[in-house]
Amino acid sequence: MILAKADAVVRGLVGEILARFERRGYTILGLKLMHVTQDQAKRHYAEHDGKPFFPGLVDYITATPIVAMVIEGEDAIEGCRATIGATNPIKATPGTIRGDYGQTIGRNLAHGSDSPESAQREVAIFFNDQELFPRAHVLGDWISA
Ligand code: DAT
Ligand code: MG
Repeated sequence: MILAKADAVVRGLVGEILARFERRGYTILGLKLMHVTQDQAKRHYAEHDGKPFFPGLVDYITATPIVAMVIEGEDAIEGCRATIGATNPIKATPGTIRGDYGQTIGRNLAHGSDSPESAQREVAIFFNDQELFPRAHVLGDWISA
């Protein structure tokens, strides 16, 4: 699961971010602009609870609506994290989302799940079954009819 976090939304970078995943050939199964509750934010970032940056992190993703997306593809976790870039934008390679658009770790634009287990856990925090469309992308039907 990918999040375009508050800074990405406010800075008008959602299209840029989304396009990078589309152009890599990933399939979008779910996509929405949403307000994240404190409870969702705390559950999403539970692994960081207790760290000094945790309150700021929760504030960051609850401050404005964010864009949440579920994308699928071959080795999508690894591929998406490579497209997002290193956690600290200063260390992120130019060409990645964070390397191209970010300056500091506290405003690093995007989230990407780090394992299939986290993806499953995170999707359940942000989406219900009616918001996921696993069979909406049968290309052949839209090339000829
Ligand atoms: P990632 O988002 O690359 O998976 P992470 O899971 O280690 O990184 O951390 C989650 C978020 O927490 C990260 O995107 C930005 C913030 N963060 C991590 N380490 C931090 C630090 N040392 N200072 C401030 N914010 C930090
Ligand atoms: Mg992480």
